[in-house]
Amino acid sequence: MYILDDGIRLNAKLEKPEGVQEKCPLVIVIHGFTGHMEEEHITAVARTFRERGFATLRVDMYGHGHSEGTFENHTLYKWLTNALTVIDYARGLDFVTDLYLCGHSQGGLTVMMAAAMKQDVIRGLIPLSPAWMIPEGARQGTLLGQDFDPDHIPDIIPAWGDRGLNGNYVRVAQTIHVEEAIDRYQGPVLIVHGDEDGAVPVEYAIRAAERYKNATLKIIPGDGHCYEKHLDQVLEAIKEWL
Ligand code: FER
Repeated sequence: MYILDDGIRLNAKLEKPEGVQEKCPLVIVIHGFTGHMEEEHITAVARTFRERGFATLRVDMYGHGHSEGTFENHTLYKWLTNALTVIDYARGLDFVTDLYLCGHSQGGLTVMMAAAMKQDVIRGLIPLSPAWMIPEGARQGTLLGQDFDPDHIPDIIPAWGDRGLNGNYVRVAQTIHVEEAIDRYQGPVLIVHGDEDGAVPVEYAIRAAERYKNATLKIIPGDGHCYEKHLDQVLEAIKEWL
């Protein structure tokens, strides 16, 4: 199905836990940069939530998966307004009790920001390998393995593969201050991160967990950015925390 965000169709999949007839909590699950809702780690995480009695709402964000918008023109503001729209959609579902947010990497950063903005309606927050370094890298002039002048941002930045990313992505990212978002969200948080993540250093998860008022940190030894080695341990950590 599609959720309409200001004229842009966002591809979404709403799934209820098996055997649940009445009301239940719901988790919104968001993928990362260049990702989509059918990636193995995203579907596995969503399945785990459903096994624990939570409905899941997976969404392809602007310019990703089967949603509208182009990759080149996506920004964190667009992903954030997508997230706010999806939260409002979920709140309007009559079977939903509590609402949770889960996101991987850039999706993890997005849910950290969205949880702060909607702190009064988000019951719990699960950032997976959250990409907190994007705003810092944008301000310092180092992103996607490249260096640039943060005061003279190129019109197009080569991204992974042969893709290009509009320089406005960097301009937007420079304005985002994650510390303020962390301080504003007081609910329970689970952060999961592999300590051999080559895309997002695990130190950011440690910093975030220390700063949140009520966080649990699960570091997965020997695992990478998308839990290529120990996805089972990620799922176990989520089950335990729930
Ligand atoms: C980067 C490293 C990682 C970056 C983005 C990511 C835009 C995001 C990763 C993900 O969402 O999986 O330098 O720059």
